[in-house]
Amino acid sequence: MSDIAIVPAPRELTVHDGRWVTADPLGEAVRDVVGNLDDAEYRIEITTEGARLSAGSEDALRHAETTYAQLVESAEPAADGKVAVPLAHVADAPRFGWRGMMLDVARHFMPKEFVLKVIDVLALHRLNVLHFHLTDDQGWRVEIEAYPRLTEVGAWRAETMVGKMSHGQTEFEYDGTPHGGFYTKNDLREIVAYAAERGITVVPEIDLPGHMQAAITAYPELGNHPDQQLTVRPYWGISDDVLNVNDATVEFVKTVLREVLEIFPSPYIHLGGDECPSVQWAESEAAQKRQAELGLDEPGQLQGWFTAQVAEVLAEEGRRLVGWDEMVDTDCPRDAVIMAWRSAQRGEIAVKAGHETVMAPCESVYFDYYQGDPATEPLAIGGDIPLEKVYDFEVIPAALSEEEKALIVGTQCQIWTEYMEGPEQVGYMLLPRLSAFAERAWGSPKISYDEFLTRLRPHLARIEKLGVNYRPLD
Ligand code: TNX
Repeated sequence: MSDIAIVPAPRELTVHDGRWVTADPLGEAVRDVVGNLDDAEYRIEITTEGARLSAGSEDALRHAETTYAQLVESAEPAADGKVAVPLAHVADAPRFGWRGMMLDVARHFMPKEFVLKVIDVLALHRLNVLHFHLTDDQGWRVEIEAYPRLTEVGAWRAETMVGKMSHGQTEFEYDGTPHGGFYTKNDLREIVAYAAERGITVVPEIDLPGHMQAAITAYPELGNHPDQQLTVRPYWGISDDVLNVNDATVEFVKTVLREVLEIFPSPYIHLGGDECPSVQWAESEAAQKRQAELGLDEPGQLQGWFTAQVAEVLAEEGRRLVGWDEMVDTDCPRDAVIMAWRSAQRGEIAVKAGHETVMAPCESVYFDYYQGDPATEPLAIGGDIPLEKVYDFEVIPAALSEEEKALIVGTQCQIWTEYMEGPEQVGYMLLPRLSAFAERAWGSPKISYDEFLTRLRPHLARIEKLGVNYRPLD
């Protein structure tokens, strides 16, 4: 028998002596949703009589199926074309409710077919959130009927930066080729439905009030210099061109959000909030007037005000606001879920401020960072996050009290695509780091890294079968 290789490993797995001999292990297993297990919990019992999968909900039953299918791969051939499945007991439930991956389709557009494959990859790893970063300075990727120029203009850029951007320098190289693309509402509904069938929630992100250059290019009246025609930003970094804080812009964004909510049934909606410079608000007369009206000390505080205004649309529909950790600094609603990205410490600050928090720290789970020696790896944004470091990631900072720890609702890995042009590069950066991440998100028992690698090797064949690229093990 080949060894049992379930990734992420179940919380509890016991293998007994003996075999269940059957012609059809998948077809003959009994499946049940039962009342005596928690929603997220499932069990698998394989005896000489047969296999039984039981779970507290349909979602948990799906997880049972995924685990069971991986377990059955270790069956040995038996007489008469039958197979002999090892006897086993699995008792399992995830440690966290939010087990996510963020995919940035703004810096580089990814075809719908690939997004569906990413969802297959998430399902294989019993992850349950696809955070879909749909808008940024470099492209707007979601069709909005009320404002067609968002995609007619905002989804296309004339050229893209190639090579490395070094901070403070303006000498970029461009590839001269246009880039773009967007998802129609039907595409997005298909993605949402495909994910839902696999127990995965698609959380859309409309990043605001910064990272909005593509939208301002399409509708210059959204910006602080409406007389200037911008271009969809062809290079990376942080743009000073942010939304203005006029009433008309608040209404514009609310209309956009109403359409977004209509496409995405997710209880959580991400409104970004990261990296929003306030230099243009400091210079703008209209923004200064607004700041004075609101009695705010600094222009930067306008960000909190703006977000609260547009987030009314979420409250009307009973959705929860999610934001990057900068939101904690801008007086955001207490019930906002915070995604800690700048560091694990930002997560500590968020929970101490009373926020439910998703740990997504760049030092551990940014998969746009290098995973090997930059001299031999494809060009990446920087950083150093080899597979082993992901495997060793501690989701919950040790310094927190029990009460604070309970506010950490999950964890998420990030694929920012500045340096990834398409599916092949995304697969290479994502896998197998996502497999190691899934162990931490699920709460699999910690074993040595070498033992993990032994379990990971046969798992790579499953990824290959899905037709997704990955980085071979060293
Ligand atoms: C910071 S993470 C950003 C992104 C970049 C990323 C690159 C975050 C909320 N903002 O806009 O793509 O760094 O690693």
